[in-house]
Amino acid sequence: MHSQSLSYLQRLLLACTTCMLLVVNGCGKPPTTLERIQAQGVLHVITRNSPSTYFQDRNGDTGFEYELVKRFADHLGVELKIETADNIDQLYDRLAAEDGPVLAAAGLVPSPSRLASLRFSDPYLDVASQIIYHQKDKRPKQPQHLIGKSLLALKGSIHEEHLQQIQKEHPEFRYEVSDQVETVDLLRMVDERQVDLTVVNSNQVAMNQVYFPNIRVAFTLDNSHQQSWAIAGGDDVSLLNEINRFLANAKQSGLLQRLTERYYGHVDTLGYVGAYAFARHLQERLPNYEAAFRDAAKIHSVDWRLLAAMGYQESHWLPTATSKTGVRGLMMLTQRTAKAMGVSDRLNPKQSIQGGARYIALLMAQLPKSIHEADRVWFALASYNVGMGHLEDARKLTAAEGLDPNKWLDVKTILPRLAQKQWYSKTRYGYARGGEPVHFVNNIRRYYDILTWATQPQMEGTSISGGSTHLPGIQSSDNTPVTDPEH
Ligand code: BLG
Repeated sequence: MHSQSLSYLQRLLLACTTCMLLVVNGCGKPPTTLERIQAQGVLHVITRNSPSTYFQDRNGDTGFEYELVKRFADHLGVELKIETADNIDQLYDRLAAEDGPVLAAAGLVPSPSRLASLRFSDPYLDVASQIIYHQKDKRPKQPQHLIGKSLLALKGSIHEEHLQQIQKEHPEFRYEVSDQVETVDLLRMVDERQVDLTVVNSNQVAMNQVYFPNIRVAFTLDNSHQQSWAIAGGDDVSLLNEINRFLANAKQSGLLQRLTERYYGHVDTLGYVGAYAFARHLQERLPNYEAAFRDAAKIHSVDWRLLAAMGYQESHWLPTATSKTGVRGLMMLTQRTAKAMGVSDRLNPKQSIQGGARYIALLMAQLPKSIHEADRVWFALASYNVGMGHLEDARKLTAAEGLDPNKWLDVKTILPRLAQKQWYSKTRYGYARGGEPVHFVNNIRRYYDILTWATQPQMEGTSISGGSTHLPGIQSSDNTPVTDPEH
């Protein structure tokens, strides 16, 4: 009896313990944020629509933040749901909402004022605040040179906190902030002289220098900050830990460097002079040929921005361009190719563009089927420049090296060998300046990326320039309501 009751007690204890364990492990305890995301199969992220965060390009959704966050969703094995905020305050409000997004990825910098209510991930990008001025003005070199000028910054940004600091040290300094503009608008306003100065992140300058010919960096504020993702505050660190694991991995695998190069490497590739020139030509020359590019693109089913990028690489959109070798016109057709494409006057820009479009479409169709879909355009461009015969030679050399002849990343490392006797002597078509198509494709990729942002649907008609300088929502640093940033 005694032993029986003991065993009864033991059974009871066991049952209770099991029950408690179940409660703790599963049924009773609320799931962590990470478990909830995984159970729902959705990662809900808030960001902003801008060239450095999220926008639509030729392949759909893109942008530095988008690409990074999409890979994080893939890493979790869930769908990505993107929401955009109109301004920074709204973004943080949504993050705090019950049914809101679980993560904000929008080039955010953990500012002291936000740290109380939010958690930030480990950093993924170092940036600094840079004061931007118009190239025709005298370059301000230090904070006291900003006194007496108009300066407009993004409301709620980390820059606003820096400006407050400058004002403490130089009480005569004035600035204004607005939540009705994006960084790209601020840069445009300086470019078009609607405002003397602005302050933005260094990565945004690097990205936008190719769109605004007149913007220049005055000086970098004595600070650097690190961009991170933000999640709502609280004790649950499950999501934060997973994010930090993912970011550490992205650093190690080279993913972060690749994204940084693709989005912020324009100036590194083109050089400052090249970037200023591109920005000028985008405004002054492209409008003369845009319709011709669009027409030809439609007829031959290619992206007009790809044709425009080719035209820029070939001639900087100059219809009378002539190379040392007698190749001529906006799309630089050889005499032979021009004839084959039905072009009678290579210097006629419309004809040149039509001929170039017909030729690239033909090359794309002629490429071997084995070439990976995403890479076909790069192979077609390479053969536009060096000819299909030489490209075939390079693909054979690539295969002989044990690399993949259907992958552009592999073939481009081998192409320059066509200029070295030890290699070209073994090929069918012999010597070629194999480095030229590699450079050619790299540049066109870069121009194509730049044009894609400049011509994306959200950008068309969003210019706040032209006539009125009235911008609602501008607040002055001395708290007087301001509607015109010039006054
Ligand atoms: C290309 C032709 C290809 C031709 C290759 O040369 O011209 N492309 C066009 O005409 C559009 O058709 O291939 S082939 O027909 O199979 O032989 C090879 O001959 C032009 C290239 C040459 C290059 N630009 C378009 O990219 C050029 O002008 N290079 C010399 C520059 S310079 O003289 O050093 O300034």
